Amino acid sequence: MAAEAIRIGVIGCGFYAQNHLHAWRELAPDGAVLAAVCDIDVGKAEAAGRAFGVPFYTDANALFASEQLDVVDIVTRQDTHRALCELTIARGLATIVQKPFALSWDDCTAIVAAAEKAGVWLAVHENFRFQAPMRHVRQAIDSGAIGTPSWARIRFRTGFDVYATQPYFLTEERLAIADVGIHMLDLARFFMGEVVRISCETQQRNPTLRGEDTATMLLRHERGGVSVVECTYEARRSPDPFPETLVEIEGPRGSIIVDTGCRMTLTSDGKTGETDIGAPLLSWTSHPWHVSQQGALGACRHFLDCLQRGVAAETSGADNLKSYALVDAAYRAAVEHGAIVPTIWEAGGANIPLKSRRAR
Ligand code: 89Y
Repeated sequence: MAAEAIRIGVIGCGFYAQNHLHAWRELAPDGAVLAAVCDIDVGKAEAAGRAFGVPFYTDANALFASEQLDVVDIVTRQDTHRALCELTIARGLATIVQKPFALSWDDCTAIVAAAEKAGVWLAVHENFRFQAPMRHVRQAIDSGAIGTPSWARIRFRTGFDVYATQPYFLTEERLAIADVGIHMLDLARFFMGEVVRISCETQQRNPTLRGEDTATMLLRHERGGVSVVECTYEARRSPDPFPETLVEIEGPRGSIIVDTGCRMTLTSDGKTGETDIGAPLLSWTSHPWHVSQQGALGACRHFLDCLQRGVAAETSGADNLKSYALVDAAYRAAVEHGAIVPTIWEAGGANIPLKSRRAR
């Protein structure tokens, strides 16, 4: 039986959106129909429309008025997310929104509350957990090979010139944690479970930046484990792992180590084996971005499948609030020099965030 067709409109045709556009095209045999694209920059909209053979728009309302869409994939900068999500939700359109979810906790919870009220499917394109190596790690944990994980270290350490492709980083007030630490924190939840408290030290090692370029975080998880979560844009190492995530997880029966080059060393009950957990290059991916591009495809594949089955995404809006709350808590912990209990948002209409508390 042919897969149900899902018609997708992509808003935002900039640097990272190219990966979403390629991913949706790659998923055409599974039912993804890239219907139209939109960007306020007519040059970008037209280029994407021509490259992918679809109509292009410079105004979201014109896109909605002219196209029959099932889902809108918002791949713009975070300051536009709330307004765009409000437009899609008001029209009852399923919505995917790029990470970081929105500018502030209040914006994120307002979007989730609006989607819940309107009964609209909402997902955040939190894509690192969909990268092939990270799925392998989770499978190894789920296999029970190391027992229940009790300690982890999850790291993104690079000196790659991220400012060349994402120049807005230079002036972001919140940089490393908000941009890439958020992926590391989401992975910490994915591997180790929910977080009960977090502490954090930030550094600005490059004085020309506005925000922090380095963060070292310490997390206690609900299930009892502890993790160290790190991110930096100022590491001078060889080989530079960009944009790979390095992982170490220990349990009572063994360990899982992921090193540069997507190599996983699994030790279980005294036996050790090494596996290549990378994924092959695709026609539209290239090094060093391939790992990230493949993760974007994995996320899109998951969203398509969820939409076709009518189920919530793993990274639904409500789920992603838990990762976003860790970002906010980390920034607060850095300022207050203490461990912070992350804010919890209660679903089901109670749009009242419980106040963050200082951990004892
Ligand atoms: O923006 C970041 C992300 O989400 O993944 C890598 C990146 O492009 C630079 O750190």
